Amino acid sequence: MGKYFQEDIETASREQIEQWQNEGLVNCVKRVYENVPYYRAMMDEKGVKPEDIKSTADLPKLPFITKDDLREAYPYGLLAIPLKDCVRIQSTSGTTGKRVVDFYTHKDIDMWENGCARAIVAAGGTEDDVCHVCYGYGLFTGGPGLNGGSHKVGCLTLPMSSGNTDRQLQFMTDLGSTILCCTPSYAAYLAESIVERGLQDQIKLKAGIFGAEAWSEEMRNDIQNKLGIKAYDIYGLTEMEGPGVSFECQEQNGMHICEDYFIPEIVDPETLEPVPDGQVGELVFTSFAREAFPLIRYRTKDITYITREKCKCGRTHARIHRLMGRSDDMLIIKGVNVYPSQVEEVLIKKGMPSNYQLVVDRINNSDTLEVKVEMTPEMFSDTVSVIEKKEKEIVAALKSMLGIYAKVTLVQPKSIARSEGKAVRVIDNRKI
Ligand code: DLL
Repeated sequence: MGKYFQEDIETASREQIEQWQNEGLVNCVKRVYENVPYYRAMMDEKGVKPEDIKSTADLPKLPFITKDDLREAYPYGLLAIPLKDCVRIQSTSGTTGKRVVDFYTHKDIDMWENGCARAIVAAGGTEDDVCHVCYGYGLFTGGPGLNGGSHKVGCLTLPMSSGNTDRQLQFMTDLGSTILCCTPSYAAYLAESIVERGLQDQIKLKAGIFGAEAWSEEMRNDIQNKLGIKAYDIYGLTEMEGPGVSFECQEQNGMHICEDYFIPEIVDPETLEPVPDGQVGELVFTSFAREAFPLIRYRTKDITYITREKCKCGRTHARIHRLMGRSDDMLIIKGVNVYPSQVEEVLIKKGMPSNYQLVVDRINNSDTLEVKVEMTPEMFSDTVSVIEKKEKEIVAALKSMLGIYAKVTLVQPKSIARSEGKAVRVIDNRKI
């Protein structure tokens, strides 16, 4: 598999992996109990002491941590080391109120980039490749993560960032990009543009590493056929480091988790009890190896199942199945995390009533968001230009809150269907 394959780690025996995880967990729990008052309080409340944790079998004794905790402890409350030892932050695509900030030491960045390098190697990458990274750069983890991984593998790295399709295609053809890293929806869009412009013969792509949002097997086939490549799934989340927590290999049959850094669990999202391998539930991670921002039993809200069977590729690290949804109401639109409550906040600030609906679609492989809001009876008698002005105002406010464009349509009072139970806030027409 080439000189960058971390064979001793990625094909280690299950006993060896368990030993890393057991030792790592014991150290990590001790470390956070001593250094993070927030964790100590959580553990004290549950009546669990570091010495009660001897192996991963003791994980259920420990409390879960959630995004709400991260927000409460924002920004420094969960740091496990002095701030002077941190060298980087990254952040989620959310907004002020919803942002999650992750901290890294040099070693944390090294581990993160290892995960991304493993993903590139698993997709067939070597130092002969030209790795075209068009995930966003900046606070979002996609660009920096794959960029670092690509350097480790020794690929020629094109730090393209997102957008500007003309420029993407020019570099792709002129420099002969062989590996494409971006969201699956952008890959599908690029694929269409390539077909439309008849550039297929000038493209040298052989593989794509696509993640940050849900995609289907149909979408994979479509991208693979249009671009003549193999398309691999990659998963990760800012709270754990970013992309590279898990990734697909040549088998394209589940994503290997970097188990030398993360302990995965699958729990029932209602009872929070662990479920057996193969059973669908919520993915929970303990990032025991991280120095600056280790999290214990972090509830990702992502739904999937796990298998620990050895993969045909030779890797022994457990695999998660392609993600099947979320156990909360977070939507991922154009790779950006969007909560209906953020939209509501904007509408309320703009003096709109709280009858609204988000309609999400995927048109030509690109996500669209429309926000329908009921007018007040007073507004209903306003002129068209007044209504259009209001719509534009809300579009601008949503853009600044979410970072993406949402079409806003003011509709007649009482025209959004009422339901008896919870309001139907989201209509997601994407077939994922
Ligand atoms: O999306 C990190 C990333 C960047 C992953 C580039 C892969 C490639 P966040 O913005 O924090 O981080 O969003 C994390 O995105 O909890 C999932 O719900 C979703 N997600 C990430 N990868 C996948 C995937 C990055 N392959 C949230 N399939 C996660 C489905 C994914 N959903």
